[in-house]
Amino acid sequence: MKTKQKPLVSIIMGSDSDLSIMQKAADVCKEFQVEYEMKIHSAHRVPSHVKNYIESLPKRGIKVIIAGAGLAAHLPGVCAAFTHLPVIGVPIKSGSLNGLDALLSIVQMPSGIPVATVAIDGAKNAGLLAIQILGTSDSKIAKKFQEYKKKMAKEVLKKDAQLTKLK
Ligand code: RP5
Repeated sequence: MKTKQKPLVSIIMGSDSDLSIMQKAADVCKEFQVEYEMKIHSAHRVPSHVKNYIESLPKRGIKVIIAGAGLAAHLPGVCAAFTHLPVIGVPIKSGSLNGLDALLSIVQMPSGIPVATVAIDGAKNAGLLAIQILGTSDSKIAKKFQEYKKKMAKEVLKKDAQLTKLK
C-alpha cells in the first residue's frame, strides 16, 4: 500500500466565500502531485484559531502558506506575523471595491514582515509560486515546473502557428 505524503502546502482563507477562487491553488498542487491542506480561518472572526493553526504548521512539515482574503484582508499578514514560513497572499475580489481593497491590504506589508502578493483572484499563480518555492529544495518538483513551462511555451507557439495559417 502506498503511504500518503504529508502536506507541504497550507491553503488558508478567510471565508467559505473565498473557496471557489482558492480552489485554483489546490488544483495546481494536485497537478504537481504535492499534498496540501485547506482551512477556513478568519483573522477577524477567529483570530486565536489562526494563531494556533499557523504556529502548528512547521512541526507538521508544511513549507509554504497560501492565504487568501477579501475586503479588509488581514489574514495573509497575520499569518506572516506568526511564522517564519513564506506566505503568499491572494487578494480576493469581493465587495464594492472589487478586490482593490484586499490587494492594497495584502501588498502594503510593513518592513520586516513580507507577504508575496499575487494578482486579485490570482490563486493559480499563488499555487505555482508555492511549487517554485518547494522546487528550490526538491529537484523532482523543480523538474516538473520546468516541464510545465516548456509545455506552456509549446502551446503558445502552436496557437501562433495556427493564427499564421489563418492569414
Ligand atoms: C473576508 O471577508 C473573507 O476573506 C471574504 O473574502 C470576505 C467576505 O466574507 P464573508 O462575509 O463572505 O464570510 O474576511
